[in-house]
Amino acid sequence: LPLELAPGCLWWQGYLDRAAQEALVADIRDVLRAAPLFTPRMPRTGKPFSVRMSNCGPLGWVSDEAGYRYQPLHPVTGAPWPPFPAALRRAWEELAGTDLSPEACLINWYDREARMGLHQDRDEQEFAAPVLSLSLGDTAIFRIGGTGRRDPTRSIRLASGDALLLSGPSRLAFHGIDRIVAGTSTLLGQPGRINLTLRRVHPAR
Ligand code: MD5
Ligand code: FE
Repeated sequence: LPLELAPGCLWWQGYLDRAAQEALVADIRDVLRAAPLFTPRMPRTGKPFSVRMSNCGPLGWVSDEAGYRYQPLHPVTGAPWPPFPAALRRAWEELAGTDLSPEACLINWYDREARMGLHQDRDEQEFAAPVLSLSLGDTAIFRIGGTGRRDPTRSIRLASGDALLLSGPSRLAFHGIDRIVAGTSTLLGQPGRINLTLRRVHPAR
């Protein structure tokens, strides 16, 4: 039974048990062998992100000097993104509460120094569908506010196995990762965190 942190923002602590987390990490390692982590860059300035990324599913989110966008090919290898692991489709079916299927899963890799500044997720053409996040590895200090950049924020600790659903009024909330708490999980065998966000990009066809 999830906690509702804000209207439409649902948090399942320990959604994935240890065995399910280990199986999902193995799936993601397979994905990353086919679609290696890349370093996204800020639009215009080209400043590198501290978070490294990859994707699976038909579309992937990328960022470089030309801007933020979804595309079907890896920006470095030019290969199509690997398919969704079955466990990701199952989590979406169980938690997302929509008939729309996911089109992209962004894989974020945080080393112990990595952060993600406060932002909104607005690169999708369909905001009616939720975003579903799964956390693996070290705990993250996650901050969420309202739909205005200056709205008050609160922070929670997202731990390995937690699921977070951003739907309805929370879908366009400002959010970010203040920092990772290294040494809080043994799942990955090294300090760091993986976050998976499943997304619908296009309206129903
Ligand atoms: C993460 N990822 O933990 C964070 C937060 C991203 C991103 O923000 O864009 O990849 S995952 C939780 C999340 C995802 C999308 C929207 C919202 C939260 N939200 O509107 O609060 O790597
Ligand atoms: Fe985001």
